[in-house]
Amino acid sequence: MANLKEITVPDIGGFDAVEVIEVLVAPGDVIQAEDSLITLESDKASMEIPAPEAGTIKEVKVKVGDSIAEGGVILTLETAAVSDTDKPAAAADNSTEDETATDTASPEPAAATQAATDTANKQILVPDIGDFDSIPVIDVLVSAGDTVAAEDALITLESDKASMDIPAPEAGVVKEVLVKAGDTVSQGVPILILETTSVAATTEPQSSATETPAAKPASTAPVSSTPSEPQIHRSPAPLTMPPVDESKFGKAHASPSVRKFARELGADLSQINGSAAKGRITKEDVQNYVKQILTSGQPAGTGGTLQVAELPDVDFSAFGDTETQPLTKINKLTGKYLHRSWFYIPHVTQFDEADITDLEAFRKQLSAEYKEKGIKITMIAFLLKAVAAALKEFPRFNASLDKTGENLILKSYYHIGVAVDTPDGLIVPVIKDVDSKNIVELAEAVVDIAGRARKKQIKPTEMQGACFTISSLGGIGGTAFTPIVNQPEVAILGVSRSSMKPVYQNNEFVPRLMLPLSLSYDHRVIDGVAAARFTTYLGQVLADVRRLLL
Ligand code: CAO
Repeated sequence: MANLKEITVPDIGGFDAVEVIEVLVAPGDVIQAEDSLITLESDKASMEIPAPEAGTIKEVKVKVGDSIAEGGVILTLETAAVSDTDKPAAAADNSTEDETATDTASPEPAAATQAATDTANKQILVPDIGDFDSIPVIDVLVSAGDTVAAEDALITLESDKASMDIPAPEAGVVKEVLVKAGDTVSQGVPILILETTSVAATTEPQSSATETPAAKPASTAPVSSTPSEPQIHRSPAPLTMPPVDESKFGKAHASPSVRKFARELGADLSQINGSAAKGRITKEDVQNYVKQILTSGQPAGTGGTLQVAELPDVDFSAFGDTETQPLTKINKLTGKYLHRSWFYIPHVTQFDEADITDLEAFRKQLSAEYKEKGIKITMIAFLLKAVAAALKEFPRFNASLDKTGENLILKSYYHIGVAVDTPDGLIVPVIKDVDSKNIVELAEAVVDIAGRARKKQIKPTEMQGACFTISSLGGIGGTAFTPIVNQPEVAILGVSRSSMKPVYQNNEFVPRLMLPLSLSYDHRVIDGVAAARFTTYLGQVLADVRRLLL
């Protein structure tokens, strides 16, 4: 007899809902253990979920676009039974068919009953709310018995970054509210039970069960429904509006509908004086504020307002043949984060060169020794070690600004991100506790993370917690570049390709192997002198790695 097993999402590292971007198998497929089943993509990484064992796919329970968390069922797999080896194959097959027949036959009567019903109780869940988790409910805007229209706000959530109303995905009558103010919720948490009315029942006379066989949800058994996109208000304000201070917006005294209105207009509630009792901001206050901004006629470049001309929409096909290629999700996310860092951080890049002539000789010797063990030792292992030493020497580089921008958080751990080029775009897995790993361990760690990153096997938790990033283009080429600081870090080291150069030493030019270093830093935290000292120190360590022992 065969076994039917539910295959669930394994530990994906602290993320409670991740989007399915690819389904790699279909019912009937025969798979081996470790074959990839689906691809998940969070805001930080994509990863493939492998089959825990071999078997035949019976049913796939997820589709592209679904969100799924650890423990969520991906599919049912028919695996060979342990105790069945001496039964004839046909008998085993028959028994499977019987089981399947029973399984698939049972829902039919229920569907018929459902078809006769013109209302359905739907469980309304918290939809995809971006990279937020466990957000407090600050307002419950409906109660049992209320009639709501599609898009009516149901509850208001407020994180430290934004407030958002969760709208009804469709019209109906609230049967039961499942959350209260003060609860914390994440994507997928049930908010309430909504009794909805089917379209057929509202637009046509009542049909008989046989005329409307489409399975409507049973009125008693709630089915899950995800509301339409929440009004999460992180879209940039219109170009003519000053940027919204998210940390203060949430604290402004205003009702959810006024917040929503302000968000739609890109108005920063924290800049508006409320005219109602206790300084509460009204819709009119928001309108007046927006009017004032729009009519102030502030000329470009005089401060405050971002007066930037809109980007032109160019029809490139007017100049020749073109092809439109969508960006990958990683491209889009990386672009968003890089743009944000580039926008908020005043960047300066310090260029330097390290004499790695001796180090390269040592690396080659070490590489040859470890080749048999299959370990490839490249320059980046030494760079990681040298950077960890430099971070210890210059603790300001191993720090982040807090949210207020007024305090520096100094870290006593040395986790370093390594930018990895993958077919889907740039991702930055993190090597933890670099200071306590030796060169061989670091070389292995780089090969491991780069390999897994390219196979989409990096867990989201492996992308978190970096203090500093190294971006090495040394394997490719170039003499220098200006990497963008990976916020909330305060500096990033770009490394280009080493080359032989004539260096003037003891009254003569000698050929030395020079490694170009490009250190970009956040000028709010690090000044130019500190940056020059940092790269000088790195250069000294790389020129003579015995210094790492000091
Ligand atoms: N100078 C000269 N040669 C170098 C070098 C340097 N600075 N760094 C590496 N090399 C050599 C290596 O020794 C290796 O030589 P062999 O093929 O002869 O063994 C070759 O270049 C290829 O190295 P590699 O890139 O495979 O390995 P690595 O350990 O140096 O780098 C990793 C690993 C993951 C950093 C790299 O593969 C990568 O993905 N780099 C891209 C980073 C990136 O995209 N940055 C983005 C910049 S901002 O958008």
